Parts: sequence; C-alpha cells; structure tokens
Amino acid sequence: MSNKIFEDKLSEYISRINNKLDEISSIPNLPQKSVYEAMRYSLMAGGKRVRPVITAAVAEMLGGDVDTAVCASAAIECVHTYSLIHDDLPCMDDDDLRRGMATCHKVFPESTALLAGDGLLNMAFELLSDDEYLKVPADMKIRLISALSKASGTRGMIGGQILDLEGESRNNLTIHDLELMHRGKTGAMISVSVEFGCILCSLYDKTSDEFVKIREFSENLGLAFQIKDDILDVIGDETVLGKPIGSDKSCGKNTFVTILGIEEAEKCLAVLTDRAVSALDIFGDRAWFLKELADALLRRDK
Ligand code: GRG
Repeated sequence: MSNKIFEDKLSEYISRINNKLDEISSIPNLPQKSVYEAMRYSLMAGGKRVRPVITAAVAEMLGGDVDTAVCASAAIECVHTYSLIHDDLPCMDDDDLRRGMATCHKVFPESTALLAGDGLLNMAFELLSDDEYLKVPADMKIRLISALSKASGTRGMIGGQILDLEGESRNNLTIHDLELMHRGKTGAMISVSVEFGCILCSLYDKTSDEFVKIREFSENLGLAFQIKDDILDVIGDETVLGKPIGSDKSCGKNTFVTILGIEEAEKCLAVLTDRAVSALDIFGDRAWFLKELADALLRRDK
C-alpha cells in the first residue's frame, strides 16, 4: 500500500473529525460563555485525533456509516481533551505547554480550566444521548454511553491516572504494575475507540472471532501507543511534540523506558505493534488502513 494513499485517507478522516469538533464547540452567546471559550480553546488546539480516527476506521472496516462514526467519535475526543486539561493542572502534572500551545489553565483562570474539563466530559454524554445529533437506535446509544463511561471511569482512565500518581517515585514498580496502570490510563480510551466502531456496526457478540481479534488489536495498540509516548518523552523533539520532553523524569515517573531502557522498550513496541497488525488478518484487505495506522503510530514523532 502506497504511503500517499494512507496519508490521504488519514487526512480525510482528520478533516471530517475537525469539522465536527468545530461545529460542536461553537461558542453560544450565554452569560457563561467563558467556560465554552476554554473548552473550545483546548478542543481545537490540534492534537493527532488518533482515537476518533480509530473509531471511524473500525466502523468503515466493518461496513458502517462513517458520518455516524465521526459524530460518535467526537464524544471520545471531548473526554480525551478533558483528561489532558485536568492532567496539566498544577495539582497534577503542572504543565505549561500542550499540543504546541499554552495549557488551558495558563490562558484561562485555573478554576475555568477545571470547569472546562468538566464541561467537555459532560458534553460527551450530552452528544451521545442527543437524538438530533446522533441518529442511531436508543439501545445502541446506551451501549455507547456505557462503554465510554466505563473506559473513562475508575476502572479505566481515572483508575490508571491514580495508579500513575501514586506510583511516582516508587522504586519497586514492576513492568506488570506499569502495564496495569497503562491499560487503564491510555489503553482504555484506545480500546473504547475501537469498541465504538464495533457497537455502531452492531458487532456485539464478545465471543465472536471478529470481536476477539479486534480486542486483541486494540489491547496491543493501546500499550504500544503508551510505550511510544514514553520513548518520545526521552528522545523526542519538543518543537515537534508541542510539549516539553523529560517531564516523566522530572516528575520521578516510572515509565517503560526507565524500567526497560530505550532499546528494550523499542523492541517491546515493535512486538506489540506486530501483534496488533496480525490480529487484523481475519479482516483481509478491509483492514489495510488500520494496519497502516498501527505502523504509523510506531513511527510517529509526536
Ligand atoms: C486527569 C482524569 C485524568 C486523566 C489523565 C490522558 C491522561 C490521563 C494523562 C495525559 C498524559 C499522558 C501521557 C497520558 C497517556 C495517554 C496519552 C499518550 C495521552 C496523549 O494522547 P495523544 O498523544 O495526544 O493522542 P493528542 O494531543 O495528540 O491528542
């Protein structure tokens, strides 16, 4: 598959997603408009849009409607952006730069940034339950809402975040502890992006070969994504990344790189990506884009 075909397809997905995010984050003329301004600032600050792209691509691979998938995927990007706003706050990582721009609490008052994160989290579920916005049957909406609330909650992303905060400076953290933390913090939101594509195509049977293989894809991809993030925090280029490097080290964080070293982490990343790609063999040619995406995420520089 030529790289140009992949790049064009990726740009097409991203452009449809960005248009949708632009539409949902328009600022109403309301007395509380400052919170909308802060929400829009972070939502439209760029970002790779990996999670919504995954939802759209899984839906397309399974024969679903891409427009519907893009609408649903915007909810995932809202939750993801909320988590970044909160993660950057002084009480968490206290970062000044995100997506190449000043963090939300550096542009708006800290209290507004906190509320903007809360606003985006709520907006996600408002979008999914709105019949005008997302035109799918009610039982499908409940499945989407249930999947996203679990993935972003205490057994998913929030659970991973607390393990991360509590694991800082612990010197006896094992690779197993790290995996558990990242399956929550990073993996859950990648997995739900895949699951959204399945739900929208009524692929509900969790014991079916298709579902099992898709899950294998998402679990391996989620962990690979985090390992690459850890590697970039050490050897990445700040101007390309749009955030400072070395922040894991300065926070005393245990990462795949601090535990395994760069070389082993790179090997682990390659093995996991390979497993993710092979898991999609069952879908034949229809999986071409997702396979290329997994490979592009392995090679990414931001
Ligand atoms: C505060 C509830 C709460 C959770 C925070 C997402 C998160 C959990 C923390 C952000 C820091 C981090 C390195 C998380 C791991 C997941 C990850 C790699 C996030 C960055 O995602 P990208 O690379 O970011 O997709 P963009 O900006 O491209 O969307």
